[in-house]
Amino acid sequence: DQVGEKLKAQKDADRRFMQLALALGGRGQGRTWPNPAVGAVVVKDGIIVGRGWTQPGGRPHAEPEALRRAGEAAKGATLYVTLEPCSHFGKSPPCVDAVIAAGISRVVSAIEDPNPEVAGQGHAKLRAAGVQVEVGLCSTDAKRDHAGHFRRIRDGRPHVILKLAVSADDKIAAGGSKPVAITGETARTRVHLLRAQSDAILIGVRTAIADDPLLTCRLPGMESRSPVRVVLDPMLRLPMTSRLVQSARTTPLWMVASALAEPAAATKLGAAGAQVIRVPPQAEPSALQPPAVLKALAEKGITRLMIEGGSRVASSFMASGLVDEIWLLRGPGTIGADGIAALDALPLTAITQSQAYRVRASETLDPDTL
Ligand code: AOF
Ligand code: ZN
Repeated sequence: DQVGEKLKAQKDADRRFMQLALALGGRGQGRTWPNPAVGAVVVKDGIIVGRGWTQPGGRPHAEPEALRRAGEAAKGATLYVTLEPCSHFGKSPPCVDAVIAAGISRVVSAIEDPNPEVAGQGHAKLRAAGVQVEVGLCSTDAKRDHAGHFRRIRDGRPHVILKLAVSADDKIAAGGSKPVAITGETARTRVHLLRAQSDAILIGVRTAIADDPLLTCRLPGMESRSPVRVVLDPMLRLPMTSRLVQSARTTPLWMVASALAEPAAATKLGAAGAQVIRVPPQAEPSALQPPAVLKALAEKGITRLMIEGGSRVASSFMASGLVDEIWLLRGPGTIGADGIAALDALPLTAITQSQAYRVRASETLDPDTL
Protein backbone atom coordinates (compact mmCIF):
# COMPACT_ATOMS: atom_id res chain seq x y z
CA ASP A 1 0.00 0.00 0.00
CA GLN A 2 0.98 3.64 -0.46
CA VAL A 3 1.55 4.45 3.19
CA GLY A 4 3.88 1.46 3.51
CA GLU A 5 5.78 2.46 0.37
CA LYS A 6 6.20 6.00 1.65
CA LEU A 7 7.46 4.80 5.02
CA LYS A 8 9.97 2.50 3.37
CA ALA A 9 11.24 5.29 1.13
CA GLN A 10 11.65 7.53 4.18
CA LYS A 11 13.57 4.79 6.00
CA ASP A 12 15.91 4.27 3.05
CA ALA A 13 16.50 8.02 2.81
CA ASP A 14 17.17 8.24 6.55
CA ARG A 15 19.76 5.49 6.28
CA ARG A 16 21.46 7.16 3.32
CA PHE A 17 21.71 10.52 5.09
CA MET A 18 23.00 8.90 8.27
CA GLN A 19 25.66 7.05 6.26
CA LEU A 20 26.69 10.42 4.83
CA ALA A 21 26.86 11.89 8.33
CA LEU A 22 29.07 8.96 9.40
CA ALA A 23 31.38 9.55 6.43
CA LEU A 24 31.62 13.26 7.26
CA GLY A 25 32.38 12.44 10.88
CA GLY A 26 35.22 10.22 9.65
CA ARG A 27 36.97 13.30 8.26
CA GLY A 28 37.77 14.38 11.80
CA GLN A 29 38.85 10.94 13.00
CA GLY A 30 42.26 11.22 14.68
CA ARG A 31 42.29 14.99 15.13
CA THR A 32 39.33 15.94 17.30
CA TRP A 33 40.61 14.47 20.56
CA PRO A 34 39.70 14.76 23.40
CA ASN A 35 36.33 15.07 21.65
CA PRO A 36 34.61 12.48 19.44
CA ALA A 37 34.60 12.98 15.66
CA VAL A 38 30.92 13.62 14.92
CA GLY A 39 29.20 14.14 11.56
CA ALA A 40 25.96 16.03 10.86
CA VAL A 41 23.71 16.56 7.84
CA VAL A 42 20.74 18.94 7.54
CA VAL A 43 18.07 17.85 5.03
CA LYS A 44 15.07 19.90 3.90
CA ASP A 45 12.44 18.32 1.61
CA GLY A 46 14.88 15.59 0.62
CA ILE A 47 17.66 18.01 -0.26
CA ILE A 48 20.94 18.38 1.66
CA VAL A 49 21.21 21.98 2.83
CA GLY A 50 24.07 21.69 5.31
CA ARG A 51 26.92 19.34 6.21
CA GLY A 52 29.28 19.55 9.14
CA TRP A 53 31.84 17.62 11.16
CA THR A 54 33.72 18.18 14.38
CA GLN A 55 36.63 20.50 13.69
CA PRO A 56 40.31 19.82 14.53
CA GLY A 57 40.86 20.09 18.27
CA GLY A 58 37.22 19.10 18.88
CA ARG A 59 35.48 22.45 18.37
CA PRO A 60 33.26 23.74 16.86
CA HIS A 61 31.07 20.66 17.19
CA ALA A 62 29.52 19.10 14.10
CA GLU A 63 25.95 20.43 14.47
CA PRO A 64 26.65 24.20 14.57
CA GLU A 65 28.86 23.69 11.51
CA ALA A 66 26.04 22.04 9.56
CA LEU A 67 23.44 24.55 10.83
CA ARG A 68 25.63 27.51 9.88
CA ARG A 69 25.80 26.25 6.31
CA ALA A 70 22.07 25.54 6.18
CA GLY A 71 21.16 29.03 7.43
CA GLU A 72 17.45 29.81 7.04
CA ALA A 73 16.89 26.48 5.27
CA ALA A 74 17.26 24.71 8.63
CA LYS A 75 13.71 25.81 9.57
CA GLY A 76 11.51 22.72 9.51
CA ALA A 77 14.42 20.55 8.36
CA THR A 78 15.72 17.19 9.64
CA LEU A 79 19.12 16.94 11.32
CA TYR A 80 21.03 13.65 11.03
CA VAL A 81 23.78 13.36 13.59
CA THR A 82 26.13 10.49 14.50
CA LEU A 83 26.11 11.23 18.26
CA GLU A 84 23.55 12.74 20.60
CA PRO A 85 23.80 16.57 20.44
CA CYS A 86 25.34 17.91 23.64
CA SER A 87 23.21 19.58 26.29
CA HIS A 88 25.89 20.93 28.61
CA PHE A 89 27.88 24.13 28.79
CA GLY A 90 31.39 22.79 28.14
CA LYS A 91 33.97 24.75 26.24
CA SER A 92 31.21 25.46 23.76
CA PRO A 93 27.51 26.23 24.40
CA PRO A 94 25.03 23.31 24.13
CA CYS A 95 24.39 22.11 20.58
CA VAL A 96 20.75 21.36 21.46
CA ASP A 97 20.15 25.11 21.97
CA ALA A 98 21.53 25.81 18.50
CA VAL A 99 19.38 23.02 17.01
CA ILE A 100 16.23 24.38 18.65
CA ALA A 101 17.03 27.99 17.76
CA ALA A 102 17.58 27.03 14.11
CA GLY A 103 14.05 25.63 13.94
CA ILE A 104 14.97 22.00 13.22
CA SER A 105 11.78 19.95 13.51
CA ARG A 106 13.21 16.40 13.48
CA VAL A 107 16.47 14.94 14.76
CA VAL A 108 17.70 11.49 13.75
CA SER A 109 20.54 10.57 16.11
CA ALA A 110 22.65 7.40 15.83
CA ILE A 111 23.49 6.90 19.48
CA GLU A 112 23.31 8.34 22.97
CA ASP A 113 26.43 10.18 24.22
CA PRO A 114 27.99 8.21 27.13
CA ASN A 115 29.41 11.45 28.57
CA PRO A 116 27.60 11.76 31.95
CA GLU A 117 27.15 15.48 31.26
CA VAL A 118 24.96 14.55 28.30
CA ALA A 119 23.78 10.89 28.62
CA GLY A 120 20.27 11.26 27.23
CA GLN A 121 19.67 14.82 28.34
CA GLY A 122 20.39 16.14 24.85
CA HIS A 123 17.63 14.04 23.34
CA ALA A 124 15.31 14.87 26.27
CA LYS A 125 15.83 18.63 25.87
CA LEU A 126 15.07 18.43 22.17
CA ARG A 127 11.86 16.48 22.83
CA ALA A 128 10.83 18.94 25.54
CA ALA A 129 11.16 21.71 22.95
CA GLY A 130 8.82 19.87 20.60
CA VAL A 131 11.45 18.41 18.27
CA GLN A 132 10.71 14.92 16.97
CA VAL A 133 13.65 12.71 18.02
CA GLU A 134 14.57 9.23 16.76
CA VAL A 135 17.58 7.44 18.25
CA GLY A 136 19.46 4.34 17.10
CA LEU A 137 19.78 4.47 13.31
CA CYS A 138 23.14 2.92 12.24
CA SER A 139 24.10 2.66 15.89
CA THR A 140 26.57 -0.19 15.21
CA ASP A 141 28.56 2.00 12.80
CA ALA A 142 28.37 4.95 15.18
CA LYS A 143 29.54 2.83 18.08
CA ARG A 144 32.54 1.70 16.04
CA ASP A 145 33.39 5.26 14.95
CA HIS A 146 33.05 6.58 18.51
CA ALA A 147 34.77 3.58 20.13
CA GLY A 148 37.54 5.86 21.42
CA HIS A 149 35.10 8.29 23.04
CA PHE A 150 33.16 5.41 24.65
CA ARG A 151 36.35 3.79 26.01
CA ARG A 152 37.73 7.03 27.40
CA ILE A 153 34.48 8.10 29.04
CA ARG A 154 33.52 4.67 30.38
CA ASP A 155 36.83 2.97 31.09
CA GLY A 156 39.30 5.85 31.41
CA ARG A 157 41.50 4.52 28.63
CA PRO A 158 41.76 4.90 24.84
CA HIS A 159 40.46 2.46 22.23
CA VAL A 160 43.59 0.42 21.51
CA ILE A 161 44.53 -0.75 18.02
CA LEU A 162 47.52 -3.08 17.69
CA LYS A 163 49.21 -3.08 14.31
CA LEU A 164 51.48 -6.02 13.58
CA ALA A 165 53.36 -6.61 10.33
CA VAL A 166 54.69 -10.15 10.22
CA SER A 167 56.62 -12.24 7.72
CA ALA A 168 55.22 -15.49 6.34
CA ASP A 169 56.99 -17.21 9.26
CA ASP A 170 55.50 -14.89 11.90
CA LYS A 171 58.57 -12.72 12.55
CA ILE A 172 58.52 -8.94 12.83
CA ALA A 173 62.24 -8.28 12.32
CA ALA A 174 65.54 -9.92 11.51
CA GLY A 175 67.79 -10.96 14.39
CA GLY A 176 70.44 -8.33 13.65
CA SER A 177 69.98 -4.59 14.05
CA LYS A 178 69.13 -3.98 10.38
CA PRO A 179 65.46 -3.21 9.70
CA VAL A 180 63.97 -5.42 6.97
CA ALA A 181 60.94 -4.57 4.88
CA ILE A 182 58.14 -7.01 5.63
CA THR A 183 55.23 -5.48 3.77
CA GLY A 184 54.98 -3.53 0.53
CA GLU A 185 53.81 -0.16 -0.73
CA THR A 186 50.05 -0.79 -0.60
CA ALA A 187 50.24 -1.91 3.02
CA ARG A 188 52.45 1.06 3.87
CA THR A 189 49.88 3.47 2.47
CA ARG A 190 47.15 1.78 4.50
CA VAL A 191 49.22 2.00 7.69
CA HIS A 192 49.86 5.70 7.15
CA LEU A 193 46.12 6.24 6.71
CA LEU A 194 45.47 4.37 9.94
CA ARG A 195 48.07 6.59 11.63
CA ALA A 196 46.23 9.69 10.40
CA GLN A 197 42.99 8.34 11.88
CA SER A 198 44.58 7.69 15.28
CA ASP A 199 45.00 10.30 18.00
CA ALA A 200 48.33 8.83 19.04
CA ILE A 201 50.75 6.10 18.02
CA LEU A 202 52.88 4.23 20.52
CA ILE A 203 56.15 2.30 20.31
CA GLY A 204 58.69 0.98 22.80
CA VAL A 205 62.11 2.56 23.25
CA ARG A 206 63.87 -0.52 21.85
CA THR A 207 62.09 -0.11 18.54
CA ALA A 208 62.65 3.64 18.67
CA ILE A 209 66.39 3.07 18.99
CA ALA A 210 66.67 0.12 16.58
CA ASP A 211 64.60 1.60 13.72
CA ASP A 212 64.98 5.35 14.37
CA PRO A 213 61.48 5.89 12.91
CA LEU A 214 59.66 9.19 12.36
CA LEU A 215 56.11 7.78 12.86
CA THR A 216 54.45 10.58 10.95
CA CYS A 217 51.73 10.29 8.35
CA ARG A 218 53.50 10.80 5.03
CA LEU A 219 50.59 10.47 2.62
CA PRO A 220 50.61 13.31 0.08
CA GLY A 221 48.54 16.21 1.40
CA MET A 222 48.02 14.56 4.77
CA GLU A 223 51.34 15.38 6.41
CA SER A 224 49.64 17.69 8.89
CA ARG A 225 47.53 14.78 10.10
CA SER A 226 50.30 13.05 12.01
CA PRO A 227 49.24 11.67 15.37
CA VAL A 228 50.93 12.35 18.68
CA ARG A 229 53.95 10.05 18.88
CA VAL A 230 54.30 8.22 22.17
CA VAL A 231 57.44 6.35 23.21
CA LEU A 232 57.45 4.03 26.22
CA ASP A 233 60.88 4.77 27.64
CA PRO A 234 60.97 3.89 31.37
CA MET A 235 64.47 5.25 32.03
CA LEU A 236 64.52 7.89 29.23
CA ARG A 237 67.23 6.33 27.09
CA LEU A 238 66.07 7.69 23.71
CA PRO A 239 69.02 9.58 22.17
CA MET A 240 68.62 13.32 21.59
CA THR A 241 69.90 12.68 18.04
CA SER A 242 67.00 10.37 17.16
CA ARG A 243 64.63 11.47 14.41
CA LEU A 244 61.76 11.38 16.93
CA VAL A 245 63.42 13.91 19.25
CA GLN A 246 64.73 15.98 16.35
CA SER A 247 61.18 16.41 15.01
CA ALA A 248 59.53 17.02 18.41
CA ARG A 249 58.92 20.68 17.69
CA THR A 250 56.89 20.03 14.55
CA THR A 251 55.03 16.83 15.55
CA PRO A 252 54.22 16.18 19.22
CA LEU A 253 56.39 13.63 21.02
CA TRP A 254 55.34 12.28 24.40
CA MET A 255 57.80 10.22 26.39
CA VAL A 256 56.21 7.94 28.97
CA ALA A 257 58.73 7.30 31.72
CA SER A 258 58.92 5.68 35.10
CA ALA A 259 58.90 7.96 38.12
CA LEU A 260 62.44 6.66 38.64
CA ALA A 261 63.89 8.14 35.42
CA GLU A 262 66.67 10.73 35.77
CA PRO A 263 65.29 14.28 36.07
CA ALA A 264 68.20 15.55 33.95
CA ALA A 265 67.13 13.36 31.01
CA ALA A 266 63.58 14.67 31.32
CA THR A 267 64.81 18.26 31.33
CA LYS A 268 66.85 17.73 28.16
CA LEU A 269 63.91 16.12 26.36
CA GLY A 270 61.64 18.93 27.47
CA ALA A 271 64.07 21.50 26.12
CA ALA A 272 63.97 19.68 22.76
CA GLY A 273 60.19 20.02 22.61
CA ALA A 274 59.12 16.61 23.93
CA GLN A 275 56.69 16.14 26.81
CA VAL A 276 57.61 13.71 29.56
CA ILE A 277 54.76 11.85 31.25
CA ARG A 278 55.68 10.01 34.39
CA VAL A 279 53.72 7.03 35.57
CA PRO A 280 53.96 5.64 39.11
CA PRO A 281 56.89 3.30 39.88
CA GLN A 282 56.26 -0.27 38.77
CA ALA A 283 57.01 -3.59 40.38
CA GLU A 284 59.62 -4.09 37.68
CA PRO A 285 61.13 -0.68 36.84
CA SER A 286 62.24 -1.74 33.33
CA ALA A 287 58.65 -2.24 32.21
CA LEU A 288 55.72 0.17 32.26
CA GLN A 289 52.39 -1.46 32.98
CA PRO A 290 49.85 -1.07 30.13
CA PRO A 291 46.94 -0.04 32.41
CA ALA A 292 48.94 2.84 33.94
CA VAL A 293 50.16 3.98 30.53
CA LEU A 294 46.66 3.95 29.04
CA LYS A 295 45.20 5.79 32.01
CA ALA A 296 47.82 8.54 31.67
CA LEU A 297 47.14 8.90 27.93
CA ALA A 298 43.36 9.04 28.42
CA GLU A 299 43.80 11.72 31.07
CA LYS A 300 45.62 13.77 28.46
CA GLY A 301 42.69 13.31 26.07
CA ILE A 302 43.78 10.44 23.81
CA THR A 303 40.77 8.41 22.60
CA ARG A 304 42.28 6.25 19.81
CA LEU A 305 45.71 4.76 20.26
CA MET A 306 47.61 2.74 17.68
CA ILE A 307 50.41 0.49 18.91
CA GLU A 308 53.10 -0.07 16.30
CA GLY A 309 55.93 -1.98 17.92
CA GLY A 310 57.92 -3.86 18.92
CA SER A 311 57.41 -7.38 20.15
CA ARG A 312 57.70 -6.66 23.88
CA VAL A 313 55.24 -3.82 23.78
CA ALA A 314 52.87 -5.86 21.60
CA SER A 315 53.00 -8.86 23.89
CA SER A 316 52.65 -6.87 27.10
CA PHE A 317 49.54 -5.10 25.79
CA MET A 318 48.12 -8.38 24.47
CA ALA A 319 48.79 -10.05 27.82
CA SER A 320 47.07 -7.18 29.61
CA GLY A 321 43.88 -7.87 27.66
CA LEU A 322 43.57 -4.20 26.72
CA VAL A 323 43.80 -4.48 22.94
CA ASP A 324 40.46 -3.77 21.26
CA GLU A 325 41.37 -4.14 17.62
CA ILE A 326 44.21 -5.85 15.76
CA TRP A 327 45.52 -5.07 12.30
CA LEU A 328 47.60 -8.08 11.28
CA LEU A 329 49.55 -7.60 8.07
CA ARG A 330 51.40 -10.55 6.61
CA GLY A 331 54.06 -10.31 3.93
CA PRO A 332 55.03 -13.12 1.53
CA GLY A 333 58.71 -13.42 2.52
CA THR A 334 60.29 -15.44 5.33
CA ILE A 335 62.93 -14.20 7.77
CA GLY A 336 64.17 -17.42 9.31
CA ALA A 337 64.74 -18.92 12.72
CA ASP A 338 66.96 -16.07 13.96
CA GLY A 339 64.20 -13.51 13.38
CA ILE A 340 62.29 -11.82 16.19
CA ALA A 341 58.92 -13.35 17.04
CA ALA A 342 55.93 -11.03 16.63
CA LEU A 343 54.85 -11.34 20.24
CA ASP A 344 57.85 -11.62 22.50
CA ALA A 345 56.39 -13.86 25.18
CA LEU A 346 53.47 -15.37 23.27
CA PRO A 347 52.94 -17.36 20.08
CA LEU A 348 51.05 -15.51 17.34
CA THR A 349 48.21 -18.00 17.80
CA ALA A 350 47.45 -15.94 20.93
CA ILE A 351 45.90 -13.63 18.35
CA THR A 352 44.94 -15.79 15.40
CA GLN A 353 43.25 -18.46 17.52
CA SER A 354 42.03 -16.29 20.36
CA GLN A 355 38.42 -16.71 21.43
CA ALA A 356 38.38 -13.05 22.48
CA TYR A 357 38.59 -11.77 18.90
CA ARG A 358 36.61 -12.31 15.75
CA VAL A 359 37.65 -11.53 12.18
CA ARG A 360 35.88 -8.38 11.07
CA ALA A 361 37.39 -8.25 7.59
CA SER A 362 40.32 -9.49 5.58
CA GLU A 363 41.72 -8.24 2.32
CA THR A 364 44.66 -8.46 -0.03
CA LEU A 365 47.05 -5.52 -0.08
CA ASP A 366 49.17 -6.97 -2.85
CA PRO A 367 51.58 -8.69 -2.23
CA ASP A 368 50.52 -8.76 1.44
CA THR A 369 47.38 -9.72 3.29
CA LEU A 370 45.55 -7.78 5.98
C1 AOF B 1 28.32 17.24 20.01
N1 AOF B 1 28.87 17.44 18.77
O1 AOF B 1 30.60 17.41 17.36
C2 AOF B 1 30.96 16.68 19.56
C3 AOF B 1 30.36 16.44 20.84
O2 AOF B 1 34.11 20.69 25.86
P1 AOF B 1 33.05 20.73 24.80
O3 AOF B 1 32.05 21.82 24.98
O4 AOF B 1 33.63 20.73 23.40
O5 AOF B 1 32.20 19.37 24.94
C4 AOF B 1 32.85 18.14 24.78
C5 AOF B 1 31.84 17.01 24.86
O6 AOF B 1 30.85 17.18 23.84
C6 AOF B 1 32.45 15.65 24.54
O7 AOF B 1 32.97 15.02 25.68
C7 AOF B 1 31.28 14.88 23.98
O8 AOF B 1 30.45 14.40 25.03
C8 AOF B 1 30.55 15.95 23.23
N2 AOF B 1 31.06 15.95 21.85
N3 AOF B 1 29.05 16.72 20.99
O9 AOF B 1 27.14 17.57 20.23
C9 AOF B 1 30.16 17.18 18.50
N4 AOF B 1 32.28 16.45 19.33
ZN1 ZN C 1 27.83 19.88 20.97
